[in-house]
Amino acid sequence: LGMDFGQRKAKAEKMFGLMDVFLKNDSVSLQKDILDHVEYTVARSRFSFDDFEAYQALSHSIRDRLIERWHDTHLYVKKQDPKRVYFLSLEFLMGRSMTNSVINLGIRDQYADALNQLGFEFEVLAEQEGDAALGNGGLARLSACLMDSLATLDYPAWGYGLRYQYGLFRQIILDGFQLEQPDYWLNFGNPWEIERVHVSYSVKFYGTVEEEDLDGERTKVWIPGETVEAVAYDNPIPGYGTRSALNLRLWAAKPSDKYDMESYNTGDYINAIMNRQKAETISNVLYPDDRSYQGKELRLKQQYFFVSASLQDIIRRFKDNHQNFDELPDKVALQINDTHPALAIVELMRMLLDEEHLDWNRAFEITCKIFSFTTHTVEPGGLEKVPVDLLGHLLPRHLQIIYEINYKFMEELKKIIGQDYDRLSRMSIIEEGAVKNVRVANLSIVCSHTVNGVSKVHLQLLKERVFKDFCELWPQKFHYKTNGVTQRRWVVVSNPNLCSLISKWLGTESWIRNVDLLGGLRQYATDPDLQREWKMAKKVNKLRLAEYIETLSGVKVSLDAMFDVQVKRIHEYKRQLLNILGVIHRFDCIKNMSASDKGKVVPRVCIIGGKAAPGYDIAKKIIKLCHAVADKINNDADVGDLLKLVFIPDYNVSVAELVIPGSDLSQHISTAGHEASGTGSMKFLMNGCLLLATADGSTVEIMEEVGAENMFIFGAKLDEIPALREKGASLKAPLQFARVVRMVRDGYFGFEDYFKSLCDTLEEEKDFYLLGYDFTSYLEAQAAADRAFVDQEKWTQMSILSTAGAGKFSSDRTIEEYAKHTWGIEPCKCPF
Ligand code: GFP
Repeated sequence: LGMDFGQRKAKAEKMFGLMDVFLKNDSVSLQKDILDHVEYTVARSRFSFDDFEAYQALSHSIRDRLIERWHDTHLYVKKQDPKRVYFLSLEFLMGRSMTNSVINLGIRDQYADALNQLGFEFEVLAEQEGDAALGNGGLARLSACLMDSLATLDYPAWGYGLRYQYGLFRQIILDGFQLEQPDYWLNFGNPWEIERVHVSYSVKFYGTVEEEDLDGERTKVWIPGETVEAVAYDNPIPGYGTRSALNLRLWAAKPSDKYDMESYNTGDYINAIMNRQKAETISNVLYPDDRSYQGKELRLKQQYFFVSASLQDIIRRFKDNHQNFDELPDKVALQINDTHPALAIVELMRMLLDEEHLDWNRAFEITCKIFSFTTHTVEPGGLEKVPVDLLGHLLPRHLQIIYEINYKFMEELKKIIGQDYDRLSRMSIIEEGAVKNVRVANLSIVCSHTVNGVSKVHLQLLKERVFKDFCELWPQKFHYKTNGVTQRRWVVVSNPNLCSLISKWLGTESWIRNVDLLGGLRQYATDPDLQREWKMAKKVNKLRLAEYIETLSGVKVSLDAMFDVQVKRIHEYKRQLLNILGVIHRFDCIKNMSASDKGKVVPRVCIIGGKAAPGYDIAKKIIKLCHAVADKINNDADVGDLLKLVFIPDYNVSVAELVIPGSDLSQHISTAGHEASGTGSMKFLMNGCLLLATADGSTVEIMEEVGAENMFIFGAKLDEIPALREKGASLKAPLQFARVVRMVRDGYFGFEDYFKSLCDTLEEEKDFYLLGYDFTSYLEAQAAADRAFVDQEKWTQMSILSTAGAGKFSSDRTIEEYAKHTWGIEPCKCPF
């Protein structure tokens, strides 16, 4: 403050010279630290505190170490001033932080030791932490995995998002029905974040745009009608095996302290305050993904609030070191995660035009060099639209800019494609019709230098289906970066048994940073010693999962059974219903078997988990059906241990960490062409679970790495689907399918009225997701899995080969590709 550019630089140089590691990690220092936090942070006596208080003190002690690295990284990057990437996402599913932090910092054992001496157990305290569930599903967890890789690979990067007061709803199951409960995750404080009261920006809404004279030129001036403060909450993200710690900056809305004379002049002091408090609702709640939020004003407010604060922050940081905006694309890459943050494009244009007074062409050129956009959508109909009226009311200046961008784009396009008005109207950023809409994806494509899909097949779908017109116009703009997951969270943190086993057999822990080394396991896939240890590790994980299932549902499951798992958001295209119908078929077969045939059945524990969006009726019926079928099967004496069906409630990151390592088989069975990528499959693969899957999204690439012979692949192929859909009613579903659907329809599992509409979706002419068509090949794939499981040696070999083939699916590879091909950034590693 008050310093000029040169003074600030000199000060940074001086501070940098003082950098050192302050906090020590020996057992005595750690114990002292924890006890200090008990006494002074948690304010309990160091002679009397419980597990939760110990967790709080422990997390503050870890946080101190995170902060140290985070400061050092920031200072170093500031000094080096490389090009940085800013990852903008409205959702981050971080899960818990504690275990991940100590593992990435490399001080897990030291802490475990220190705690032992104080009479506590690290694992027990880790269980005290709740999940940070600021996202819905795959897109949000991908953001979290990418942050871990950015930190580990020392890239100069920050994440930006929203600090929702309420995370994704908690799923409660009552009589088999899903109920949603608020997730007030901040109730007991959040020791992993740092509130930055001094880092705040005003964000403006509503109002009017007027023209003013500025140095003889007419300039647009936005006179806003409402101002809200965005306050930063910083969440350090530690890399593994490096001192780098990045920042995830989440914004919370607070009432503005600027005087709003109009409301105070009316004399209604209390109401004026109440109105201000309403500002906080902007960051109150995460929208559940029911694809019906489009057009909601609050959602749009959230989007703009978050991008406006982030851009003010980013531009302020740029201006600390630079005066010329032509340098912006050399210093800043902005990544927009799906279309939700796309208003950032318009906001940057507004800042460059109205605040920095650049001319249009220069501002537009700079903007287009900075933004890259990743889409996660496969359906043209699923693309985000915002009614023009709503946008114009909330952000009048932005609507003008969008119109101007579109006008210029249309003029350019006409020069290329001529008077093809159908195509022009399809590609326009403005959708004409009874309700005029802004097509947010079109805006994002027009103003980004690169558009990425999330798997090889996804790019094909973008070309053929979702963005056909744009791909034909700008083929060089469209690429794909296959998604990935971080092996730190999904093996090292969640599966310590397997982690030590892998390190032992590879003779190194380097695979944790260089996951391609996992391929080295291939040579031992048939080694009896590795096989024995591998099976043992799986058994320990299955035991942990079995205990969890028993505590939750009272169902006892046999560890000798195959644990067959499908955990993900509940959606018709993901076809949990196909899974349940398959379970009914298996049940029906067992019921009708002779005693000797029963002896040959491979026992199964079928596990399903996932949330249905609150407004998604059919998905909720699928959850109820799962419970109704489970009730019948789990209490049938004829079936016994041969088949169990379990629904795991409130699926989230922590539950996934428990379930995935304990699975033998996992299902990824979306109708081909509907899953843009899928990342759950990658987590299971790394953990040595065999995949039963359709050739959809990332499983196509998994097949290339692992070999189809080590998976159970079934179902209609992508290129067959259109013809199958066309045939519609003439597709004859197999008799077995008709039989199991009839059992549900006729009330074999009760609730026949309730399940009627669900069964109706399976009628031949309505079976959009082709469950009937795929049923036979699904059952064959399941039978192949049974046969493979009987031969445990073969099964274990396939399991080892799955882990060995998982290297490509690390988010480290994804990030390297983005860094090189999309963002143009280099690592910036702090030398200490
Ligand atoms: C979406 C897509 C998935 C994809 C993820 C991450 O997931 O296929 O793997 O994004 O790219 F549908 P959801 O957010 O919809 O779960």
